[in-house]
Amino acid sequence: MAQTDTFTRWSVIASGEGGGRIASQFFDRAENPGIDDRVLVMNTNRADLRNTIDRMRGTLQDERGEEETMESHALEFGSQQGAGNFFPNGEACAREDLDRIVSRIKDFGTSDAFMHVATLGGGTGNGSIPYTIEQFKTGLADLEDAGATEDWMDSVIHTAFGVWPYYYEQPQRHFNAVCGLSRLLRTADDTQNADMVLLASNSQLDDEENGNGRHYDSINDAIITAIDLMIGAGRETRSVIDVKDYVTIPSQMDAYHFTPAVATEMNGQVYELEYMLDQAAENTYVPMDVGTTTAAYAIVRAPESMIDDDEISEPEVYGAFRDWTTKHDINVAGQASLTPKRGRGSDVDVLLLLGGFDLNPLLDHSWDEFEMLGDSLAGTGGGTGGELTQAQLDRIVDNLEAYVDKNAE
Ligand SMILES: Nc1nc2c(ncn2[C@@H]2O[C@H](COP(=O)(O)OP(=O)(O)OP(=O)(O)O)[C@@H](O)[C@H]2O)c(=O)[nH]1
Ligand SMILES: [Mg+2]
Repeated sequence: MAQTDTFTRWSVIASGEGGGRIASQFFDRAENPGIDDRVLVMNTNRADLRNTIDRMRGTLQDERGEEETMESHALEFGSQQGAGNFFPNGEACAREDLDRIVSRIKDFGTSDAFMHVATLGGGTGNGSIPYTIEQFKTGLADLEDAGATEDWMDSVIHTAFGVWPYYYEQPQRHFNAVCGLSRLLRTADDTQNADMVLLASNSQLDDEENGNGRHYDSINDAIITAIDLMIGAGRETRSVIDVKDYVTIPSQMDAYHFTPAVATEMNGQVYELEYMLDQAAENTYVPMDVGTTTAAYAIVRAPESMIDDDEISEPEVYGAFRDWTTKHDINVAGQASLTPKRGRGSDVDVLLLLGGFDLNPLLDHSWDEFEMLGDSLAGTGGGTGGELTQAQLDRIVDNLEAYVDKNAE
């Protein structure tokens, strides 16, 4: 990654139905700098997986057969058809097939960073993704003994994107989401799991809150836009801001959860940069108080011609970011960067990655449902292989509460 002439190579690893739908939108795009076609969608359920693949093939206008696309971008894992919306089942399925998951990721070749994608309300993605991240980060010991790993895997940066259920959804979704957030953030023994956890909330991104397919499309599009801006910054900035920058200090501060805040297609000849940062900050992907942010990164993407003509410059972007943080009274760790996009015109896009904020405004939508269900689900088997003991559940809750409390101070 440090080499001068190589850009960060990302792979996208999605699990579960919603995660798969989000990842498949990468194929709606003409190109995905940084990702190319390193996208793997996994599911425990073959029918769901086929639907996702059909979507991809439709937009890919893929000349290859369905089987071939399945082989290069899809993986069915676990011996159960589905996880019954109970996350321990999703985890059990991933454990069963960890070797196949790793081997498929290995087929993409070397990666510097993974973007793991899952909805947190479900059982499959939410059960499996935190588990696979933990396995990668703890060295895949069993697989290593079997000679099934490669050296580059030790230094991969693991970012995760988790999607919060609509607030009106059934309690079990919220139970899964609270547990999923905890498990993305912390391992069972309370060490850091993912290097960076990005969050978006369906209700926050969908004003009409009806959760039909079309609304998912616009939510998923917002998520892809944020990921694209984040990855693009590591690719073409003049002063490179990259995934290492996003993860290092927040991890040291134990404040590595983020939400994107995005505003796109603003007229850069009309608006001041600070105004554009404010516009982005009004569009955070989860409910939050911007003033509680402790780490922030600003990525401003402008047409190449504007940069060449000096209509927008890096010092201006730095200055505006500094003024913006001062105005909001947030004394944050952070960085700003200016990224070119092809073409002319004056459309400017802004991504703020806001981290370390107080998570309570999000969790307040879910704690009651979580508590209503929690203890009744512990101690039960999932029926399809997964289990959750009371002790495991207690640890999951304690880990999350400790992390949240620290960041709410
Ligand atoms: N943003 C977004 N959310 C989705 C999408 N599909 C489902 N969801 C949300 O995800 C949750 C359900 O998770 P799924 O992704 O269907 O579950 P899964 O990972 O397949 O796990 P199972 O429960 O085993 O089916 C609900 O909270 C939905 O609102 C999607 O395409 N986009
Ligand atoms: Mg499913």
